[in-house]
Amino acid sequence: MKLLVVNPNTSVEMTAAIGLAAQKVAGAATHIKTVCPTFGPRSIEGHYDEVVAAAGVVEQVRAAQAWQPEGIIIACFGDPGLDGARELTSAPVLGIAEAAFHAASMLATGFSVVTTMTRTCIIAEHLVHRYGFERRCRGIHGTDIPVLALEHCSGQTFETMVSAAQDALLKDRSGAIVLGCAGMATVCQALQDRLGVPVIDGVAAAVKFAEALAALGLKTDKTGDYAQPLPKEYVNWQGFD
Ligand code: 5HY
Repeated sequence: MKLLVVNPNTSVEMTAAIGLAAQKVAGAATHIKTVCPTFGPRSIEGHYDEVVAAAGVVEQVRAAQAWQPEGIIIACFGDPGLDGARELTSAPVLGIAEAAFHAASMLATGFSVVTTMTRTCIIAEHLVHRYGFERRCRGIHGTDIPVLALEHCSGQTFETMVSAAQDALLKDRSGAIVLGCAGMATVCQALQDRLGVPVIDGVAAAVKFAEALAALGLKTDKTGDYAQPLPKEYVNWQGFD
């Protein structure tokens, strides 16, 4: 299958790391193309960044239409632009947060989220409610690690994540950790080795879920609110075509 992975931030290094993380778990028949927007924040750490990044996501989904991807992954934990992207294509579009929540819920009765800046916890909280995981997500914990610090994860940064995850598991009585940033994909296995519980990286989970949906021949519903956008005039904007 052809799988488009969109890193909604514009960090070249993080886009490459996300592509490697996706490639590492992809099946032999999966061809991955990893992209990021031509404009927008180098890291997404709040509501304003999310709004701009969402436009970048639909820019890249439009641009990839000719390639005809059979699956699309939005590789940012806020899942920015998810619904808009689903209107643009019948290919399944998966956000890494939604994918990670589903995976964690199959492995433990309760999971905790460990993310970057504390101010972004509310974004993860909104997604938990939006996707209906209130009874499975037992806590969302910020580390105040800046997203771009994950481009070159130091030992101290890693230990901060370990400590936050250990505290979360105890405080929440949860049995799994969901990583709250695509940039954490590179340390997922090391964290799992240290913590002794399942640690879910949404990038990897989304890749395998996308492959499963493609194998089942399942696509996005186009009869309702995910139908193609209505044609209309956009004033002072040439669009992304
Ligand atoms: C992400 N930001 O996965 C989110 C993480 C966050 O640039 N990539 C980003 O903290 O929201």
